[in-house]
Amino acid sequence: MMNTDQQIHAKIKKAQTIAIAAHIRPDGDAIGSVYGLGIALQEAGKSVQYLFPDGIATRFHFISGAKNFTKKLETHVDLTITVDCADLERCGGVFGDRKIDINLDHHKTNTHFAEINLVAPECAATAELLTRQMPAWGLSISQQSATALMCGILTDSQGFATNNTTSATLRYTSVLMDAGANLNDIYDKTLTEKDMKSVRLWGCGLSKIKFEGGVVWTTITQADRKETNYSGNDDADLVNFMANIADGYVYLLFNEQQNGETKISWRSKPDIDVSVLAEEYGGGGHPSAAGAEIKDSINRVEARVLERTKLFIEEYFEHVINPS
Ligand SMILES: [Mn+2]
Repeated sequence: MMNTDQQIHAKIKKAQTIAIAAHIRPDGDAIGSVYGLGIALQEAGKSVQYLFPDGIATRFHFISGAKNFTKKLETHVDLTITVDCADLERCGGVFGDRKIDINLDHHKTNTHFAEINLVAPECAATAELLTRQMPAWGLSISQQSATALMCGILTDSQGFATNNTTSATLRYTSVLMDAGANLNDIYDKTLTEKDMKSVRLWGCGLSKIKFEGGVVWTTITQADRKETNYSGNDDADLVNFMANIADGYVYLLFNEQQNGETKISWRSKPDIDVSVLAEEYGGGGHPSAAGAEIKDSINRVEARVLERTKLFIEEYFEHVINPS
């Protein structure tokens, strides 16, 4: 009986063509993990297809090959891999009917949808999991692969600031530094620098911010995107900035999508597990950072989810005062 690492190693060894995808509206960990793994596979002689249905924001173009992707699977491949993807729906249908062979992730809500599933909630980023495991799969980490992986660790840990950052996160980051990744440069590019369009989108969101019942929340609408010329479907990381606000316990961002659906992002103070809330709405994520998507207008979703979140905070504090 082979263990998971041996199974993954065998699958990779046998495959010549491999497709890798992450989740829709890809963040730095999704993109960094796809390319960190994909570059190492290419360097091992494999042919790799990179799948991004929503494209890749320009701030990630410093990653080698980040302009080289397709929106869905275009040809037959021997092996399919998802990274940083908690459930199959989050892949955005890039694989069509093709089954998923390997699922590599760190979300505790992962639904184990593939033939081989390696889910490590103890990792601050999927890129941390990859840095830890890739040697066991016969893959070495070059400077270009390390640069992509460091992007994943830095963005998901918000610069080693999230409460799931561990000493192991720092150890694997030092492995990436030793492989040639430039910590300072990647930190600047992914966490510090903001382009004007992103800052203007933040301005729209921040001008509407509200605080009530322990919740800090705001909205980003299609009109905001149009006004600021912001092209992504994401929130330009605004919700992560909101999580720095000292007032409040839970932070909520409602993001109106082009298809009329509403994407919800939760952030929370440590010990308040908002992934439970996200799951109620068919989403998932981490205890302090979770999301869901609802097929309804932003105004209705805002009213409904806000009420539920306030109640959730009330229940949380009742439980803290009167543990049953
Ligand atoms: Mn992640």
